Amino acid sequence: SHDLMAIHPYPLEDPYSIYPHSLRNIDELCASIVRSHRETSQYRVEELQALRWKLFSREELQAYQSKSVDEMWQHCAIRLTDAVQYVVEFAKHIPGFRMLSQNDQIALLKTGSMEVVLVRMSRFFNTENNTVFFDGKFAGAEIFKSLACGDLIMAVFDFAHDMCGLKLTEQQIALFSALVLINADRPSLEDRSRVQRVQRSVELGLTHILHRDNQDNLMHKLYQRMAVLRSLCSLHMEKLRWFSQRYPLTAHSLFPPLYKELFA
Ligand code: CLR
Repeated sequence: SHDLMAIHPYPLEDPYSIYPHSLRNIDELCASIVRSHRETSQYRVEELQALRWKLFSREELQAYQSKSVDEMWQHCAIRLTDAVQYVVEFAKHIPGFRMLSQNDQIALLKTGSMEVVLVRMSRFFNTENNTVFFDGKFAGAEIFKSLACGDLIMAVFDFAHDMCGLKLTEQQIALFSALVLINADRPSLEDRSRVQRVQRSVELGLTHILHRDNQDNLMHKLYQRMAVLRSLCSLHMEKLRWFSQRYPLTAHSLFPPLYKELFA
């Protein structure tokens, strides 16, 4: 950290100042990522806490389970796209993201937005009964039965349960989400070195807050979760290809445009 202090910071309006050269800049970077997370997280932790025992009734559960495969897929695609839209808003306010070319912003969102939705899912998860907040109430994995992709649902629920076990603070979730998104290893990036600079600054931010929280050991665990996220998202893409082959009309004309743009 002494080395970081030695380099004098660039003026703030300089687009290259996205790389934090002082501890004060790291604090500012963390603060704006946390603010962006808070403003785009849909529900505050306390609100979700208050709702955590609001469950679907037998009848409601059966209504979901008796939907047809394409009906339920369309329904979930709409819910997911809604969540992705908030992640796009979050991304736009990560310092440095907007400095990237449009191509690179889209490339990062294509691979990262679903991963961030899954990170965010842990905030909406009740580990005491393994339910997730979906359509206004808490639902177990069985509600997704008619999607006919039980393996994906199981893996996603396991991941959420596992993430909850880390007991991350809102600030840690914010920085981790930003790091999941800003990844210079993603395919089809034009200016990899620029993405790398932003990635390093976010990495520094996360390291900084984990150190401040006396939880340096979490970094290693978070990198492991990033590998799990990648496999979950390729499973999601696989299921989407399977679905589009069976129900081309629904996938083509009834899925939200953003869902198609990012994942198809
Ligand atoms: C994630 C955090 C968001 C709010 C939110 C909205 C929709 C939820 C999502 C969360 C978690 C994952 C979710 C999704 C709707 C459907 C999807 C429960 C809580 C499940 C895993 C089904 C995926 C089906 C695809 C294969 C179409 O801020």
